[in-house]
Amino acid sequence: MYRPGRVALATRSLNPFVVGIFVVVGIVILGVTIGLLVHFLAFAQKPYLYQSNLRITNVEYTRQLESPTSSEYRALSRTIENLMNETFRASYLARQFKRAYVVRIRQGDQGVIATVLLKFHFTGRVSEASMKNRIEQILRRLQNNAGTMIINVSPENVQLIPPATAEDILIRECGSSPELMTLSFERIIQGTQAGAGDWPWQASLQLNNAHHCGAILISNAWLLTAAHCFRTVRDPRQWSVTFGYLLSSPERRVNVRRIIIHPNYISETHENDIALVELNSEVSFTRNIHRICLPAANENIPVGATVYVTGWGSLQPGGSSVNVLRQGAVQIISNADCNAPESYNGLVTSGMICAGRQGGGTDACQGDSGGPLAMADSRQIWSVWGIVSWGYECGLPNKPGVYTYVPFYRDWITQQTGI
Ligand code: 4AZ
Repeated sequence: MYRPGRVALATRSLNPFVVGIFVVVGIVILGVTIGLLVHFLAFAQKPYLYQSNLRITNVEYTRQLESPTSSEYRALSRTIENLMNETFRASYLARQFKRAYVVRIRQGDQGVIATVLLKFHFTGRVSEASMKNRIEQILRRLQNNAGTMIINVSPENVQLIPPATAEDILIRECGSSPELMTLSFERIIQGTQAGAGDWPWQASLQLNNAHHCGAILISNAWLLTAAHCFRTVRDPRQWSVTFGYLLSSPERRVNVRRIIIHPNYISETHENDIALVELNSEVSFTRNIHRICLPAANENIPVGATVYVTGWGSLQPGGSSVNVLRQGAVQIISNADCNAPESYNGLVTSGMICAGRQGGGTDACQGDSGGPLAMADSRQIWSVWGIVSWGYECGLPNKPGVYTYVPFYRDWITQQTGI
């Protein structure tokens, strides 16, 4: 039955309510829009990266400077970075300046040329031309306040570069970590599962397409691994190498051309447990696939240093490999402690190094063999100090992992590969 009175009443009583809702929604939308606009125009900080080449004419280029892990390279990089940090922090761009990072040192016509990345956070709209101008001005100031160094900055050398270009520059150098790619220096290694690109030098050495060992990328064509991985099969045609943190969907698979096992490898004592693998075709470096640095022959890792072991090995002796790459923090143990009667009782020789946790726990295990024991230096450049080799079971107290000590074999690596 039709009842007009009630409908009219309903319409009249609903109106203020609907209007109220519209007003409230309108105010909220307006507020959010204004808030977002203010945020993006005034407060959002966008990173800007500049590349600059500095000519330092009174520093002699030496052989030591060829290696980014040498103390000479580190010291010179630090001096340049500190100088640039001080200069920019004392300038009117102090608030916008984040950091200076030396990515490369090479030989110049006279002295050395350092390629430096400068990171700024600019708020709101900036004119690229005026920013470049201001940075050049400040760099000219650096020329006059360089202490004992004679620095030449060619203005045409200051260049705004996209983040992808900075990344390309960094992945060509050894040991660049994901935190370096953004010059953020912030990485929290937690849990035990790694993410994509966390350990870009980690490879899986596969026998007939099944994971068998870990391997460590040291150039576009060469990997380091353990000699004992080839105990049963030495024919390179049965081996391949995959890259990427998931075994189930690798980013690349490359066949093996050549396997070089250390001529003095002794399986009974695990001595000289080191091998080199040459790829059939070179891998191009990407954000997720690139090489780690090698320490020099005369370098030593301090006892107690925190190092990271990574691999797809099993979670207990006799278990199977895992699909997602895992990572663990362990500490360097002296060979004297590792050779104590309750530990390995003299089985650890000078070509080996031990790493583990007090009381056991985190450790390498079956299937991790041939993988890296890596450490970052104070500039966040990673080097490989050990190769997973042996141990009594996994994670037991007083039975740490034993690793092939890479500096001990540094000259052999150069002899075989030219690296
Ligand atoms: C293995 O069987 C193995 N806990 C590797 C490393 C360790 C133990 C066993 C160290 O390949």
